[in-house]
Amino acid sequence: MAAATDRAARAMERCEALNAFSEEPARLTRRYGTPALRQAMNATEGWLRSAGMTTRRDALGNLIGRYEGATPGAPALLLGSHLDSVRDAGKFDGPLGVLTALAAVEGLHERRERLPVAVEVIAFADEEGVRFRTAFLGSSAFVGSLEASKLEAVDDDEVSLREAIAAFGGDPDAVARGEGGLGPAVGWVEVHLEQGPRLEGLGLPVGVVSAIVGMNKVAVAFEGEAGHAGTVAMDRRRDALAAAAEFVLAAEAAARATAGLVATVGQIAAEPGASNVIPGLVRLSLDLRHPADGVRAAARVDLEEAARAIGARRGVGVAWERLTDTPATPCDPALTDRLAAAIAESDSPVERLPSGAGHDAVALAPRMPVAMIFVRCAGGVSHNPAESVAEADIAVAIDVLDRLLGATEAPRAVRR
Ligand code: HGY
Ligand code: MN
Ligand code: MN
Repeated sequence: MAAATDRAARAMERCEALNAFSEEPARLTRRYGTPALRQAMNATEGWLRSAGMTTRRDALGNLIGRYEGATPGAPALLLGSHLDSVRDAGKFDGPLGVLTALAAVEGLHERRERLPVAVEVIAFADEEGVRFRTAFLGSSAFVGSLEASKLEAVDDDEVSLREAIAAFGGDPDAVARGEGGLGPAVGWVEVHLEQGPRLEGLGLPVGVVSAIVGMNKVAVAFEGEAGHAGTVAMDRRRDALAAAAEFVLAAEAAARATAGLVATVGQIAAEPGASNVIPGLVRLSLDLRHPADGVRAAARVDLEEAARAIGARRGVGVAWERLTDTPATPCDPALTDRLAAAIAESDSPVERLPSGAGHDAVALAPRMPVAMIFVRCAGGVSHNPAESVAEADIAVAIDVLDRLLGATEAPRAVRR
């Protein structure tokens, strides 16, 4: 069997290969349903098949590779992550999890080893939610929990999710009926770069995730009155962008004042968008996260009140639309302990740490035990083309998966 280091080199090459599949020539952006994602899925499908797996696509277009166990049709241990990306992304967020899972199955295939369970490698078609402002679209459809109403969501070009699924070769009606790609499963294990500085600070290649933060996505609009930049006196303006700016700083101040709370306005658009016109309408996104759901809920209520108070004082209307509300998710203690044991066996100290980023494990957790391995990344940088993971650390993650699979007992399917 190729050593974990050789398979890590191959995984690194494949991360580079997938990095070429982008919607934009000079940076990596790979949203749901785009030709770039189709190319990435097709390339990955070829690699899955070369590792002795059968492959299928579910109704949303998630890619599933299956490596049979000793008993055909046995419940599966699920490994993997997502292949979509944010805008101007790094090359490891998502693909690292899919390609290390593939590397672990390559090890089984090369040894002609069959486990008591099957192993399925999942490449989710949308985790980031960039195109339709969702969370965990792929994994939610995979487990059949995507609300049918989400199919009417539209992207910036007014294309609905329903239309995008059909154009991507999927079956929107099956998604609406909750028919996803999930079969009998014993658990989910995902490898992901940490997207934070803790492992690097401790000098550790990998860690195990204790819990995943809860999060809200909110769409906020401020509607004032467009006007002439030169002729409207300052005390007669209903400037939507000035109101939005005051709100952005209020969100930042609230997060700075509340331990563990993070608030981010990542998108903002002012209309009509001319330098000599007072903005009449501003739309912005709010991303709110905290490990404790009660603290996050209180912050969301306070920030909505702050937005409305700013609007009232400035004569600007406020629209507040809750897009997603995802609870904090603890990882399964038993499966996490098995991961910790595999890390300890690979001679790495075991560090348990929370995730400030959301992951597909959140959507799968109601249906099966979930656990995650974090891999050290340079400077903790992610959602940025400077994202970087060392090949030696990828080898450690693959070695941990090898040990986890080697310790896998007979299944008790837990598909809920
Ligand atoms: O936003 C997140 O935490 C993840 O990258 N989707
Ligand atoms: Mn991400
Ligand atoms: Mn990710």
